[in-house]
Amino acid sequence: MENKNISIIGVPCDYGQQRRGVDMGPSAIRYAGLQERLKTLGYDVADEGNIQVVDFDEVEQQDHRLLNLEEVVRVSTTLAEKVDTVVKNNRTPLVLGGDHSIAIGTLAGLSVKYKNLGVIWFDAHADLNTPETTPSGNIHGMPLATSIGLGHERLTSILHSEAKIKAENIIIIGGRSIDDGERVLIKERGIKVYTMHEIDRLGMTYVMEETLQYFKTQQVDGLHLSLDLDALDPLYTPGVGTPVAGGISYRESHLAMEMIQESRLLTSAEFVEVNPILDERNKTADVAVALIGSLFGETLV
Ligand code: EXY
Ligand code: MN
Ligand code: MN
Ligand code: MN
Repeated sequence: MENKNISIIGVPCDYGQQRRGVDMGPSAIRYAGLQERLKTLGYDVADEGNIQVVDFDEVEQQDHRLLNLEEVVRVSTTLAEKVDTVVKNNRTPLVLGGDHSIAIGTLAGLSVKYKNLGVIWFDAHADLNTPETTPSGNIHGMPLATSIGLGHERLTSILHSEAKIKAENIIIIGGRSIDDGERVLIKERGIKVYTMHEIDRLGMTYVMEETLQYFKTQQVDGLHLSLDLDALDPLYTPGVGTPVAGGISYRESHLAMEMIQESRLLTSAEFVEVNPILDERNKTADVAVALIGSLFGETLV
């Protein structure tokens, strides 16, 4: 990592899905020793605290295809402004979720500076649903679609009305639970996906070599890693809201982090969906901090 200045931003948001507890993700990851780990690696680490997320009494939902829309808009807007400020201060944003709807805010904030941002979406899911295709109404299943400009206008126009990222600059790694509507979008927009099938057949080394080489060819002006802890097999990360069996192994995920670090392309990262209520002790947050260590240069020797 070129930029040795890291700013941690906590986003205790659970509005993008219905399982309570993921709003405690930032605390669980901090408790797992994040700041100490990064300082040991020689980084200047600033903990910017948490985005203010107003708890609200259960209100009558206006639209069952967009649950908690206004709350998600509020959190995403605040986060986008914070991420943009951190980037302007020449620091690396390290965002801690909270459910994956927060990526709407992270990517909006990054889009102020980065006009050709590469995105690695490390996830069991594609998160490419729109209000028209969603099977749940949960906005944590929509952040990638939203960020390429597809979805409710209140979400696609956070900070500005342009698309935040380009479909051709997305690579999804770990997919194994992809809805029909998402498959259509993947085909239509030519979005690159390495499902668990490709990872099994090609191996994580090949997948990451091809991924990082692609972004170099695309001449991206930055690389964002959006890591959903449910990308890993639930054996390693049980504390997530939407676990899917047959996931990425502990070592495969570390190898992916180590190869991203070696590429020197990374400019920001977020780690989401840690839900300590569903966890076995603090196992999933511990894995998140271990992966962050590998991502930021912790070597085995
Ligand atoms: N595709 C399903 C939906 O849209 O409801 C499940 C989404 C799970 C999203 C988690 C964050 O990755
Ligand atoms: Mn809450
Ligand atoms: Mn996700
Ligand atoms: Mn997921």
